Amino acid sequence: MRKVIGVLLAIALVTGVALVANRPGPAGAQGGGTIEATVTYAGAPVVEKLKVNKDTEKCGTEATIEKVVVSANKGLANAVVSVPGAKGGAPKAVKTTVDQHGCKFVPHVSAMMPGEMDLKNSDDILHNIHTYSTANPSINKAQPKFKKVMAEKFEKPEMIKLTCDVHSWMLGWVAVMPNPFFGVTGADGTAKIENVPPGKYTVEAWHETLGKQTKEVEVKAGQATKVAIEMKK
Ligand SMILES: [Cu+2]
Repeated sequence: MRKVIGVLLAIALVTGVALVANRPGPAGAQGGGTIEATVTYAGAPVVEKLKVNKDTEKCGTEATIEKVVVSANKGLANAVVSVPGAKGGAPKAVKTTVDQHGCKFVPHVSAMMPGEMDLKNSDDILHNIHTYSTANPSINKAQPKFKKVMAEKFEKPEMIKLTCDVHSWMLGWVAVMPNPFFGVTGADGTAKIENVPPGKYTVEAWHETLGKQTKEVEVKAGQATKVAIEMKK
């Protein structure tokens, strides 16, 4: 009996050690590197304006649809930068949230790993989320003003287009990514991806109207690697 217990204890110990060893470590603990991406576009910004005659107290009288947002230094906002070939890493701790605010999707582009996200309605009016996708089922759901948050699930990696059937100009994107190594460029066109395991990768930048560009990069342990990606028309 004592022998059996001894064997069981040994198994438990080995299993325990294996579990701990397989768990992703805290930031930098396993010698990951950082990718500092700058996405640029040499072309002009594209902004569409539309007269609004519905829910104007919340939506205003003119809708601004920012198709291509470019800074003075040619930095391209709202581009999703990712490392499709990277393995491992822990899912992001913060749940992705998209708010419907001022009859706009805020942020215009967001990114998440497969799972659940929150769709907020802070407008106090009726919105109707309508998504366009191929790998994930389409969502077409009213969100009355009293329904402040709706949780929605996207299980498969792909770029999902968000629209609203009440306000035709509302447009947004949710990028569902296969791993946690992604970022969305800010107003200056930069995005930082941390804790990438060392190795050679193809970094991808995606933009809703400018498409996709890639760049080869080598990530080294404990170092920041800069990558510049230029989007073309
Ligand atoms: Cu709406």
